[in-house]
Amino acid sequence: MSLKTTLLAGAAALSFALPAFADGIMIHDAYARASAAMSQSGAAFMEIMNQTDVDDRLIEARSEVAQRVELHTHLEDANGVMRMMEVEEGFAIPAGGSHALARGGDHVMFLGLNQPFEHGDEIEVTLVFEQAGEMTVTIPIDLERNPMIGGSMGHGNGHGTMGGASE
Ligand SMILES: [Cu+2]
Repeated sequence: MSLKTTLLAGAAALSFALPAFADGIMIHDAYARASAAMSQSGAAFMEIMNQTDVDDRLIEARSEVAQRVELHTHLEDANGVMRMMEVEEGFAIPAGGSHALARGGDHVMFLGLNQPFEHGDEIEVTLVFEQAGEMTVTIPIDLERNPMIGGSMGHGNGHGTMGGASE
């Protein structure tokens, strides 16, 4: 009885120690912005790719830059007005698929900014996935990004002239 308990406890500890699927999540094209100068809140957008064969879910986001960080979406209320709402269950990231956080849709919300979002700065955000665990990403603040991304894939402008500042 007590031997069995010990073995089970050992197995549980071992499985927690493994960094399961930590490499299977990729964040693409992330950026953050404040809705206006002097704004007390901001949001981050990105594409989350799940390269594993297990469905995953973004369940939490954390950052030092704000007093609260929430997972939000936009929903139309009874009066046809778009409102932001917290999504308690998080965002599903299907196995082998991706999920886009984008303007007017799902996003990571920063409430009560500890510092203003300055264009060109970077913030650190820890994303917590149900399967992949925690992942800290550095997200550039981009206040000039047009909300409507044109159809052209693969031609990234705006990168070129940061001589020496890359890392
Ligand atoms: Cu929001």
